[in-house]
Amino acid sequence: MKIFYCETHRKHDPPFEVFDGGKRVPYLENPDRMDRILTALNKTDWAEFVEPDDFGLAPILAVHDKDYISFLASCWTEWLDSDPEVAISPETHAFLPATFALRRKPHVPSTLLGKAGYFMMDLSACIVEHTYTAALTSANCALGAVEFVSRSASSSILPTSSFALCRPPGHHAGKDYAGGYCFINNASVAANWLSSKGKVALLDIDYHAGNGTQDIFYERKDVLTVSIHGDPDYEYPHYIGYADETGAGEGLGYHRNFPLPAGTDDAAYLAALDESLGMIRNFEPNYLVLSTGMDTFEDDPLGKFKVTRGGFAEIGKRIADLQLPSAIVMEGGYANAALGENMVTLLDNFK
Ligand code: SP5
Ligand code: ZN
Repeated sequence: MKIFYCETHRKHDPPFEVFDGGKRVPYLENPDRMDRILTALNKTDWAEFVEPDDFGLAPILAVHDKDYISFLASCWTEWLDSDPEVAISPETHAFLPATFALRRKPHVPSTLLGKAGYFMMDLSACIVEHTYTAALTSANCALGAVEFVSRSASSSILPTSSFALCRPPGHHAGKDYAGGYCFINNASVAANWLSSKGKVALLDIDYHAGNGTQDIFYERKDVLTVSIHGDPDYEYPHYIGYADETGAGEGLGYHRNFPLPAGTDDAAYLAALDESLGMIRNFEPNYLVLSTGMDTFEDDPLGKFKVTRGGFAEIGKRIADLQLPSAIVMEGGYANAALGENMVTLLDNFK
């Protein structure tokens, strides 16, 4: 299996994030996650690593707002210029606003911190010097994966799959906002690129609702989006991902959320998965993009589900049974000690 991966992510390594109660904790979305996955992949006989090409900004700007991407590109330098002491201090070496745009009012402030609160949705998408470069490269990994899958679909009889080992992840990033460790919505940029080649289903199995992806495709019917996740009533991102959100306009009926209770085990998870796979089959897509978070795992520090390693084997098997050319895009998963083996267990069905 081709694995699109680049070392650039390492320089995006924020020192902390802010939990509930203002508690500062080490940034959970860290480079060690990739090391665990790389180690496990290197033990297989099917992992073939590929550095992605640079697709340029066009496929990213086809999904994200131009002003938002400019903000990402320049905010670290502006932050350093405006408050060098704070930006350099080890205690505060991460760019984060402390105010947020309440319900998206129309005025985008011209100032750095004003813009930050407008373009960021929470305190867990910390920006450091190389965040923008890492986010661009991560999107290129996803683009490389869909380009490969679409190319091989036209030349091979068997469905081909590829894995975009993306970091930072993407599914919480919307058209014009960052959040939840995400800056550019890799899976959405890739799915949008792929939608010019055929019908795309995007299934999101990260533990958290894929709010960014939902927002991006909400009014489109050419890309079906389905997300299985912790009920936002108790879980991040809280304000989106409810069962009654099913698309709008032309896209009505082309989005589906499966909010599940805390404690969801393999059996309950697989029941929701079967329903979502039925919906995907009815849509008759040409391609699948799979936003893959492993934070549904029983030991994940951010999750409240009880999915086991055996569960991941079965989840992978049932998704692979769709027999679709599939681009698997890495999202979350923070139980680092088990992350590599969990990921390989899922991928093993697609090799
Ligand atoms: C890609 C992805 O998985 N992003 C997840 C971002 C979640 N941020 C959660 C912030 C809320 C922290 N609550 C912590 C409870 C720990 N017991
Ligand atoms: Zn997640």
